[in-house]
Amino acid sequence: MSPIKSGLPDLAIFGGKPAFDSALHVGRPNVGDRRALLKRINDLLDRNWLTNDGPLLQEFEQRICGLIGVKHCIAVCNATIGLEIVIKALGLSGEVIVPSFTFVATPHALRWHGVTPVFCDLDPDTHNIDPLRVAELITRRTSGIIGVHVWGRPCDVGALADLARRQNLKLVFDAAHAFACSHEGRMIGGLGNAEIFSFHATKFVNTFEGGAIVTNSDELATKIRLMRNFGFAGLDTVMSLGTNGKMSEPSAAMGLTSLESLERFIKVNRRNYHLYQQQLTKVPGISLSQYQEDEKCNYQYIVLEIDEAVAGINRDMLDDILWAENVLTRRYFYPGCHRMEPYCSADPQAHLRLAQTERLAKMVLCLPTGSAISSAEITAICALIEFVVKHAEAVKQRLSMRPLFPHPWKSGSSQEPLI
Ligand code: T4K
Repeated sequence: MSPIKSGLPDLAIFGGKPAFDSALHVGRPNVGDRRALLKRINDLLDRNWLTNDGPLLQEFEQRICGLIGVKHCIAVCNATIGLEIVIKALGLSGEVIVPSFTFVATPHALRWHGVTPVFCDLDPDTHNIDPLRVAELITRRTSGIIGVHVWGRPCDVGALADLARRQNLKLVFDAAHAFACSHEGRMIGGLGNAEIFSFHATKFVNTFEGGAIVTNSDELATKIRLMRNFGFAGLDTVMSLGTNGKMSEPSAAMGLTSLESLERFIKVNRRNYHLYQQQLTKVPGISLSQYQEDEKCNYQYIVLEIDEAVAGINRDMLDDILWAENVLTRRYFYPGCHRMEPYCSADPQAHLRLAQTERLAKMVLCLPTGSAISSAEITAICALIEFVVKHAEAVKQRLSMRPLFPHPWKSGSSQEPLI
């Protein structure tokens, strides 16, 4: 690591040596106690039971129910399939209102099942769907609302639940980011008709690939369990349409091992967040999205908003500069799902009613956190950002005289280099 920059030529984007020798990723997986994981994997191999409602899967589901205080947990092979199963099980049809500022899995799960996602604008303070805007989008074709707890910060659950009740709509929460977070003292997981967590490798608790559907409804849970396993209710009896959404035993082994380190992962994320907070408050035009610390938070995303008018440079410039230094920042959720296919072709005017989404998608940059990054590396990243903002005028001028940063992996012209 050689983070100190004394002049513009030291910046890697202008030919200097990158601050970091190897890449710092957003979403580097947390791995718990490797020995405990390998023991579980050895045991499952000895048992010769690899998937299909195995003992590790059952233990994982029970652990989640206990942790969240929810009646039913149905673990699945990923959160996208989890969303799809809930969409089918609740019979969502016609139109469903969703944020555009989310990972594309949220609208894709609907569209995959022939339901039209209707994109709703967000509240700029929380980055979550704005209930006032949701109300304006309800039509006779609307069958439900899917709120997303973006960055693990809860939606305005009360207002959405109220709206759903009054309009007789189903309410689902995509809680992919919100495992182990709370809302008004209650753990996320028991809200709405159902909530879906992601345990993808990049989430702070992971099962390699995986997710879980949680609900307090007995009836819905029974339906979902059937649908997860092709609709089978016995060896030869199929009760409903279904898919293969099962989580395998190695994934459950990773999940149980991750849960054993849950508190440690949160502690590390919290420490990282406070370190970024302390060091970035002094940088004008760069604001770190805040977590509500009187609630339970998992702190798994470090989210900056870059205000060009104050910082002197914009988000994309900072993104390019940091990538050149080997800090692989992410522009989640640029450009907004409404600007992605098939949605932009289906509704090319959607941006006109999504002013806050459009604005935010151009300002947000996510930074690396988790157990794979050290305090020294965080301090070095903050020093880099401070340096760039301090010299914003000159940096901007020099950037305008050179071609765009041609990072092969970023432009999609090459696969990620194996590290
Ligand atoms: N709803 C919401 C709101 C979501 O955010 C997501 C997923 C879903 C639903 C669907 O959940 P799943 O079906 O995935 O369970 C990543 C994740 O793949 C995705 O799970 C996540 N959200 C999204 C926010 O981030 P990408 O396309 O950015 O992934 P990728 O491959 O570029 O990886 C991100 C970074 O992590 C890279 O810098 C590389 C690093 N990485 C990745 C993997 C897989 C590693 O260092 N090691 C690894 O093993 O989507």
